[in-house]
Amino acid sequence: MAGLPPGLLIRTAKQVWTTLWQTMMGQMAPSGKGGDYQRPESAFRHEIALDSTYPPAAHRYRLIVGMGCPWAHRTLVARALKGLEETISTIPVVPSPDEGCWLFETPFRGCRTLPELYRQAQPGYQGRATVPVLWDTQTATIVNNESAEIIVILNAAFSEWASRPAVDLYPAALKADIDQWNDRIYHAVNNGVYRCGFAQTQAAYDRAVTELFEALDAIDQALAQRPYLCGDTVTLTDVRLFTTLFRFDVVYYSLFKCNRRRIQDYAHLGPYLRRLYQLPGVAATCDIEAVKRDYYGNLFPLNPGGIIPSGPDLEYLTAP
Ligand SMILES: N[C@@H](CCC(=O)N[C@@H](CS)C(=O)NCC(=O)O)C(=O)O
Repeated sequence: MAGLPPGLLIRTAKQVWTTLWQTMMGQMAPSGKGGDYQRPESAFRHEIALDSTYPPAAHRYRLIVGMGCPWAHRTLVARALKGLEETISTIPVVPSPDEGCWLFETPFRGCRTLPELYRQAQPGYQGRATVPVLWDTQTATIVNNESAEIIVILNAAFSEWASRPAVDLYPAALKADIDQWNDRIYHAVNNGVYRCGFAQTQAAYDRAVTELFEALDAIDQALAQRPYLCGDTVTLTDVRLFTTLFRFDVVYYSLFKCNRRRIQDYAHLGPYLRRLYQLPGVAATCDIEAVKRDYYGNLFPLNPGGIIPSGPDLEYLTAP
């Protein structure tokens, strides 16, 4: 039996795959006109404050987290640095490769999936059901689902119960500096790696990858002068940068095509990553196997075969 002529087979396969790829990418990663990835805004933005609906309290709030997610990871690192592990417990979710959403390891409030819980918190909710979630057990709702805000809350609202209450990740004297770095790092690095990986045109990828490595070079230079980005102590900027750097050589370098350079090859960024990793409580928040499984195993349009690579060797993180 004669097969299809190879040229026709290749052209057909390419056309079918490209159409499917664009459809899936459009769902997974909404993009603008130029094919640039556009991250949707978070919907729940309450604070924790005295005399408010959500007052500070021990054992009242929960963090819903997926271990692969860099945004959820920020909240685990802030929680660890403050020593809030006892005060705020976590509820783990894992990604479902087939349903495209997070699943509870054990049903929570009768919900099997995170979207169900979002709809419990806000009937009719149509947006993305993302992690992290800061959940209030008392009113049974979502206080906040924006990691950038949750880490500010964790830094300030629970010091009374913290085992390291003196740690201040957002000191007033450094606020302007922290905010400035955060803006640049969010766009070029934290979201920048996603802009590379989720780019739907060559031009969008080229823009993102150039901005990413320009920012990494600038950060590397800044770190030649001081141990942490804003000086001698760890701040929220370092927390926000850490969770992206931790994933960089493992997934972003290869899966997201951020491969001009590895973090461990930078003169200052490499040791900086190691320094942060070795701070008390931080290593326990890092689950490299979950990171690999969640990215390579679940971002189907980027890795249709679902093969999870064996490397790289991360021993350098624990080196002195
Ligand atoms: N702005 C959010 C973004 C969080 C986010 O995008 N989380 C991803 C996991 S890495 C997620 O839960 N995605 C599920 C979805 O989009 O359906 C934050 O920083 O808290």
